[in-house]
Amino acid sequence: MALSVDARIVVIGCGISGIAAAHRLVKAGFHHVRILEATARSGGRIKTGRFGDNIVEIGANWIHGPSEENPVFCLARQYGLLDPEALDPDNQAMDVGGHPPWVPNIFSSSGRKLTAEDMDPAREMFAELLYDSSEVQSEGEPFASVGDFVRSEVQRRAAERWTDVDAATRSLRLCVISNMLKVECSINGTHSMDEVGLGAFGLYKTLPGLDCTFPGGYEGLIKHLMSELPGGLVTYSQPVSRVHWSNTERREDPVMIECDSGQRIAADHVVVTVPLGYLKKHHSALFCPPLPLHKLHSVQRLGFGTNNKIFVEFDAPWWDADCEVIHFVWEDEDSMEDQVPDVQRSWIKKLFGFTVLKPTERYGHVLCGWIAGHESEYMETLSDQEVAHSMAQLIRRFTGNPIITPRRIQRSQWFHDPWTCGSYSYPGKGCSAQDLENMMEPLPTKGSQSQPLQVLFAGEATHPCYYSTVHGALLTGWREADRLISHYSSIRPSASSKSKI
Ligand code: 6YU
Repeated sequence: MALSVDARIVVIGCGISGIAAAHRLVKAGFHHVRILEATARSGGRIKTGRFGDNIVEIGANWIHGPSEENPVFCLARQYGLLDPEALDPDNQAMDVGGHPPWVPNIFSSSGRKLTAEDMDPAREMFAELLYDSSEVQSEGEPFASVGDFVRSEVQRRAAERWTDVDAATRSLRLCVISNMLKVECSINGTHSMDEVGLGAFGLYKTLPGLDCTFPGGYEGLIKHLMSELPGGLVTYSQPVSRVHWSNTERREDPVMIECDSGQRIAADHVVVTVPLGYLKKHHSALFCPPLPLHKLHSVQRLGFGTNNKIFVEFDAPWWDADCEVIHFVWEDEDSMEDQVPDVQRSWIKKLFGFTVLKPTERYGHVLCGWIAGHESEYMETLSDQEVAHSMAQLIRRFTGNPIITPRRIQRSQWFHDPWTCGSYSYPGKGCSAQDLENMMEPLPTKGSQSQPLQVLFAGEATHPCYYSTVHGALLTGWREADRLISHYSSIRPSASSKSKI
């Protein structure tokens, strides 16, 4: 049903959530929708870059859980953006619980290649503990964080089960657990698993389907969606500095949006999709009046950390032909720490390893290194040469091959991106489902006498169970568009407001 409504709607941010909101509103018949985007491009954290002759994903990499319930998968299929393998029903039916069963190569800091037998007892125990972490329902008791829980339970279960192994084997298994914790830091986008709330860890839900990529780049999805929007709908390089709304009175122009450029834009509704990292840093400048306290506390309790990629190209592979992921296990880390004591000197120890870019015929010999946390934020401050040097030293040490030299490197720098301030959200200590409810709650809150739905909130950090993902972000854009559509559907036929933007 087309509504043909004159309400003035401004969307702040042209990432997938902002695009999805605008797309749905325009399709529903809203004539006066516009997007204000701080940068010169669409896509936000979906960003495809070039690396030599190849494309690489600087931001989002995979469709997590590519199956019928995943709207990103459905759109990508509709636009013809996927390889046949991803479309295979068997692929969609695989349920991997967020951890694809990749073929690993594992190296240790003394230059040894470890075997599956070295790794499996620790890996199996870790998988069991992650499952148990997601089953814990109540917050805070007896452990506040996933890190605390895992460390304590490994000690307890190891004492029970690993009775027949010598001290060296036991120590190596604990070092493997440290590596697994670093992997989780990257997956969760956090500095340490000690910062991820235990009670809320299970809020995240996975979808069936073996994670797949976009052979032509994730930005293909953005291009297709953008091509279906009216030209001129987005104003680029237009950062918003302040949103004036009212908690108390009805006004001719319910919302006034102030831009860095000095431009002021009156609107009936604004959909805010700025990343949580940006919101944490700038909420007090961004909202006038300020966010209500319960909402602000949720902004503060939810976590937003850094996960970066370092792409490295080699002349020849030093990993097996079937290898999909490489782990680097430090043999001095049996304390199960997932953070390094001296960031400047040993930041590289936080890099858990690499994923292998496949297929080789397309990419050549390219690896993607993963590094999370403050170590990752420090890495962003170094030069390409310094990062390449550290990578070469690291790889030479773990492979025992002193002449391996990266041909070139490229990395992401999400923490220092002023419009993102990190990578993605996670539930911090003390978080609950209520925090995500608070995140998505529009302003003014219920009971106010002023115009309803002045400020709406979308973006990955506002999804109750798919936060941190592209599909989560997309669904929140649709959710907020639907909120406005049903608002205007319920007050028709006098649904239009006065002026145009
Ligand atoms: C996914 C994946 N993926 C890797 C890396 C990153 C992310 N994600 P946007 O930021 O896009 O848009 C906001 C816009 O607002 C932006 O354009 C700004 O410029 C603009 N803006 C800001 N301030 C403004 C202002 N003042 N005025 C105007 N404009 C302003 N997701 O599905 N698959 O493989 C990865 C990955 C390195 C950085 C990812 C992945 C996350 C997504 O990229 C992200 O959620 C969405 O793109 C966000 O869209 P948006 O519209 O909300 O914001 C088991 C378990 C544990 C639980 N965790 C599971 C982890 C799963 C996540 N995995 C991620 C992994 C990778 C590798």
